[in-house]
This record gives sequence, C-alpha cells and structure tokens, in this order.
Amino acid sequence: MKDWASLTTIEEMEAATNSLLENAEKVGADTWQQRVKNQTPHCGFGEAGTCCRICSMGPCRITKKSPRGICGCDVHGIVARNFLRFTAGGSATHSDHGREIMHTLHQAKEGGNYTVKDPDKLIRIAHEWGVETEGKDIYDLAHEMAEIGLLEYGKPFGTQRFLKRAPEHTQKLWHDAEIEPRAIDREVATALHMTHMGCSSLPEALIRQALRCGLSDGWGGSMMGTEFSDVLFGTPKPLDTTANIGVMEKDNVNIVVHGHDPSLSEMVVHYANDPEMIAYAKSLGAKGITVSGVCCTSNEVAMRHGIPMAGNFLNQENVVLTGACEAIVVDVQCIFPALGPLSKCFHTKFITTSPIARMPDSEFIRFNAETAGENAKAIVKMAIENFKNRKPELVNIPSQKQNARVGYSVEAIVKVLDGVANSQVDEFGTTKPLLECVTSGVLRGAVAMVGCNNPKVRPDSAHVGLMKKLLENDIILIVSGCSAQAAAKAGLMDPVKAKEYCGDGLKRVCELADIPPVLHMGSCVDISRMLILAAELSKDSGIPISQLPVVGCAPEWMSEKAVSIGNYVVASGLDTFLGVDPYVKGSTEVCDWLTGEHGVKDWVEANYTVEQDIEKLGDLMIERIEAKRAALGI
Ligand code: XCC
Ligand code: SF4
Repeated sequence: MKDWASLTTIEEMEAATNSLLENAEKVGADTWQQRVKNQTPHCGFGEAGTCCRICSMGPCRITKKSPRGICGCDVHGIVARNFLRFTAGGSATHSDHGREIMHTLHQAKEGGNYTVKDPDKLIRIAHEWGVETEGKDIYDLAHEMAEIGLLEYGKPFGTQRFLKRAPEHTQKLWHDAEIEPRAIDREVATALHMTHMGCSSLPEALIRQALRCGLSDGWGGSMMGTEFSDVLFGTPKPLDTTANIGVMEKDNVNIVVHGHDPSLSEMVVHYANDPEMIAYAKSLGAKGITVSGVCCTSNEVAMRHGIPMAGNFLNQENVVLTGACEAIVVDVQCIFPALGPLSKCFHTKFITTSPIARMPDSEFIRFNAETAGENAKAIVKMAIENFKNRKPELVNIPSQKQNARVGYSVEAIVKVLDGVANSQVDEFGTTKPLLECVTSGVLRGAVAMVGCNNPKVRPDSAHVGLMKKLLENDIILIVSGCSAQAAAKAGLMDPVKAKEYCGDGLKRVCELADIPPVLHMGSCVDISRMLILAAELSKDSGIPISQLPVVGCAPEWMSEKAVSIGNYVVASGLDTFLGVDPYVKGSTEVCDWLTGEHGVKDWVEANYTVEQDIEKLGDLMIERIEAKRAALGI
C-alpha cells in the first residue's frame, strides 16, 4: 500500500468545505449542498431523456402505457432529439467563446489593450490557412486572420479549415460518414432544425448530426478559441503555481475570476499587478492584492501567468463563503446564479461583465475590447475599496494549498519530452519521444481526463480516485477544465510529490523530463489541444488515433459543453468513458448507437462507455488501453 498522506485527500477537502458551510449557516445563506437535497429525487423522465417539450401539444412523457407522443414520436426519437439539442447547446457555447476571441483578435493593436503576444504562432496558422504573410504588418495579418476565422462560423460552402490537421485516415472516416462539419453556426442551426417538431425522429440521423455538431466545436470553434488565445495572450509554457482554497490570502484584497474567456481575466490580472493599484490597496489597509480563480478562466490565467487556482466548479460558492472575497468577477459559462444572493450575505461584490451572462443581484460592468483597460481598472478599484467592509468574524480561509506545475500546451509537451528519449527531433519537435515511451511500455498509455464536477458524484472523488489508479498503472494523464483543478488541489500536479504515486515507468519519465504525471493542458476549449496531440501522435507513428492506447474520460461532467466535447472526442477516434449518464438511458436504441459495437463505432472507430461505479470505470479504461496495446503487438 502506498502512503498518500502528502496529498490533500477528498476527506480533507470536504472538511474544509464543511467549515465554510458553517459560515453559510451563520449568515443564513443558501448553498448548492442544500439545494441538491431540495431537488432530489430528480424527475425520472428528465433523467431518462424521455420527456419531449419541443412543441406545445406536449409536453409528452413516454411510459409503457403511452409509448408515443401526441405526434407519434417514439421514445428513441425523443431521446435522440434531446441528445442532439444538448450537444447543440454545448457546441454553440464553446464556439461562441471562440468567436469572442476572434473579435478580440480583430481589435488587437500595437500598444492597445490587446496585442499579439505569439506572432510566430499567428504566422504558422496563416501558412496553414494559405494566407500570404510575407512583408505584412503583424496587426494587418491578425485582422485578416480574425476575419477569415470569423467566416468559419457562417461560410456558405466548404468544411472547417482545421480538419486538415487530422490524420488522413480520420479525415476519410469523417468524409465517408458525412460528418465533416461545415460552418460552425450551420451545424448548430441544422441540429435545431432537425429537432424541430415534425423533422427527424430517426436516432441514426440525429446521432450523426450530434457528432458533426460536436466536431464543429472541437475542430472549429474551440480550436480557434485555443489557438488564437495563444496568439493574443501567449502559448503556455510550464510554470509553477498553487491550488486550493488556501491560495486566498487573509491580509490581501482577494479578487476571484470565474468563467471562461481570458480576455477579461487577463486584464484584471494586469491591473491587479499595477504598482499604483497595489499602493492603493495598501493605503486602505490591505497588504496587497491576490487574484485567484475558479473554473476555466482560472485555468487560462494559471497556464499563462501562474495565477493560483482557488478551486473548481463546485467550489465557486466556497470562495465567497470564506468571507474574504472582495470581488468575484465573472464572464461567461458555469457561473451559479446563486452567487448573486450569496454575495449579498457577505461583503463580496459579484461583478458580471458579459451581455451573455446577466444575473440578478450582480453589478454589471460591461466589458469590451475597446474599454477593457478602464473596465478592469474599475473592477480592481472596486474590490480594493470593498476591503474595509469585511466582517472579520466571518473570515475563514481553510489553509489547504498545493504546489502545481501547469502550462502544458502541445508545444510545451513536445519540448519537455524531447529530453526523455534520445530520438532525433526536427526543428519543431515531434511526439516521437512520447511514442517511444509508449511503445517500449515504460508508459502503458494516456488518458485525457476532462470535465466538471456534478453533485451526483462526491466532488472530485472520481477525478482524483481515477487519476491515482491510472498513475499506479503507468498511465500518464493529460487533463483540462475542472478535472485539472481537482488534480491540482489534491497535489497531483506537484512534480516532487506526485511522481511518488506513479508506477516505476511513469515515475522515471517524470524524473527525466521534470514533469508532473498529470499534465495541465488548459481550459475546456483547450481540449482541442488534446485533439492536436492525438493527431500528431497518429501522424508520427502511422497508427490511426483509434488504435493508440489513449482514451478520454469525463467522470463528473455536468454541462452541455461536455456532451459536445464527448461527441467530438469520440468522433476523433478516442473511446470516451463517462461517469454520469447523458440522459439517454430511456432508449435502448440510442444507447446502442452510442455505446454498442455497431453504432457510431462503425463510423469513427470509437464509442462511449457509461459507468457510474468509478472503480469499474477505471478498470474498463485500463482494460481498453491494454487491449489496444495487445492489438498493436506492443
Ligand atoms: Fe464548467 Fe470549464 Fe465543466 Fe468546469 S469543466 S464546470 S464546463 S468550467 Ni470544462
Ligand atoms: Fe409531444 Fe411530439 Fe410535440 Fe414532442 S413533438 S411535445 S412528442 S407532440
């Protein structure tokens, strides 16, 4: 038995949360823990996906006694339509994030609020897209690329530009299955059209569109979001930071950033580091300013600036419950409307910034590219001036904190692993050293672990439990989103500590490359980085993605985005393991299409596994990885 004592355990994190819930009780605040109780048990029709309310003849609910809706739609059609709509919601959301980034790029200018921080990457993508760069001003090029990228959302003809990054084998599968995504918005619109009353009720057609709509996110909107965020804010490189609630500092003004779009958080971080602002904070009795984050906006600024990560999705109320949060500043997605009333129970300012995410009981400071600097400064100032309103008797910051090395973009992974094997690497580096580790068996394989928390799973227990199990089995982890933060909070991104929990092979790789065994690849849109890595591994080895000993996993997922992600990960050839059911269990046909041997697997060589028993989920992943190795004869 290994000694896990140096990590922060789930029990310890829970104890910290419980101490914060005492604060909630003191001020009479409502928390998700309480609301879950009020909402349980959930509606069985909703859970099984068997309720239809897409027209006003309904809602229709399918039972043994009433096997069809009023229009005659059967349970399979209803479940499949719901699944496609869920996907479309996620794809639209991720892709709109990408679109915002393209608009920000379009506003970038020399000396402006936003500049081009990675011109080489911009030029590289321009060449990929066949755009002339010779002799062009970098900002002219940026604006031209922004316009071309924005047209990917609505172009009338053709398919997504980034599909060409996939191995030819994958591109052919997509072509043959007719799931190459066209314009991003079109795939969302097609999904909504297909699921309108009186259109598709054939599961096969609906699931096909779910894959295509997902692909338009993964290889379209999300990939643009990631790539051009790197262009604007810099491509992440390994750097050290800290994680868990103890990153908030009692004597400092605490600003927590939350949401997804780095355009806001980058500016907040910039002004929080401004000497003038720090002096102002000091003049009002604080020792300094601490910016920390929750959810993906936190991942973005952690990856690029080492901003500490206070927590993940189900910790968002915790940061307010510390009584030491002067402002929680949010942009879009995954923000609990609960933060409004909750912040009112404390001195915390709840600041919304995007017309996309408006909430009651918040202060709205509309953020946009032209005024970003002023907006961010106003927000930081507001937080500083709020420091004096703290109620000292309510301040409770649990001391949990772990070191975490983050910043593993594909570029960074390729670079650090060059040091491990002695293979020749070309100018841009290749994934060959990583492949050698895998073929030699030093590493058995890799798991891409992603996604949220969900109160249906004990928070973080599935993420962390699975990670430990996989590490012991010499399986390296690439992670993003709230899964990454679960790992970081536990200590699994501490390169010194975490390697002690690995099998011998993985431990050796970590030591030689000086990496943690759980590699933080970024936010949710950055799952596109994982696609690129898988594509590179496939191209460098000549092995189709589906045959590589690599699988995807979202053990605690909750959002529509996660289903869109699941669809593009599966459609890219990676078997995907879910710990929460995507509301499809009401239809045997839909389950067969998604999880069977002859459903989506016939199109894209991969499928889903849904298993709520997390131990079993881990065993199934290891089995699948070993089966892939055996099939390759490695
Ligand atoms: Fe949201 Fe991206 Fe999920 Fe976390 S992991 S709860 S989607 S913040 Ni993407
Ligand atoms: Fe009922 Fe059909 Fe209308 Fe759905 S589309 S609510 S199943 S009548």
